[in-house]
Amino acid sequence: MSRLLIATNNKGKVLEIKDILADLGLTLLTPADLGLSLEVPEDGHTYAENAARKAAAFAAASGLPSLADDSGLEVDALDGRPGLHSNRFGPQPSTEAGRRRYLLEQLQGKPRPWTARFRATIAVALPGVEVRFASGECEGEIIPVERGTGGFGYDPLFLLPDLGKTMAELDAKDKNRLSHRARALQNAIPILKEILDD
Ligand code: ITT
Repeated sequence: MSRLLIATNNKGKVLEIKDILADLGLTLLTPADLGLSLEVPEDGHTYAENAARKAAAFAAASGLPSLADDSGLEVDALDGRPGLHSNRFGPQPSTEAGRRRYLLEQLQGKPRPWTARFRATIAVALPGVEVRFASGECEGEIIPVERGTGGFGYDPLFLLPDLGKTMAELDAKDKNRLSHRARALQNAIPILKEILDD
């Protein structure tokens, strides 16, 4: 069975990626499974650049096909911030809860609705082979009071208006069908099948 390394240090992403790719018949490994600890600098100018750096660094370190996700939240009233800097938004060092608080502080006084979207780019790298990409997005709205306990990161503040629920109020099954990451990974499945069957 083909092995694929999930090249992330984010436990929330690991759970989601494992669930979404569960039916592909791959052996999905994490850096922890390999005793691999890598912090890849995320100083690219696009999600794709950062995802490619992470996937390529983990592929080089492990010798395994590696899949990385670079993602972020873009809020229109903040001109697209935090965007690429979603995991280090506001004063550092920060926690997920601290970044959510900081986001709400930045939005104080701005007229609602606070429209926003999550974006994810997936990069798939094999040692010595050109990196391949797939992307997905999910439209929604930031709300002023947190709701729900599922997911991770900004999920308790991100409302899906059609469902009337935040990402953190969705079952994992539903988040993993509707999210930016779910959509990007669905788009990555043909790439994985092509690369891993060779
Ligand atoms: P890796 O680089 O190790 O994968 P990371 O958390 O640093 O982990 P990113 O650089 O891609 O990952 O940062 C993405 C940030 O965007 C993440 O830390 C969250 O703050 C936010 N984010 C991305 N996807 C999200 C989701 O599904 N729900 C809530 N917040 C999300």
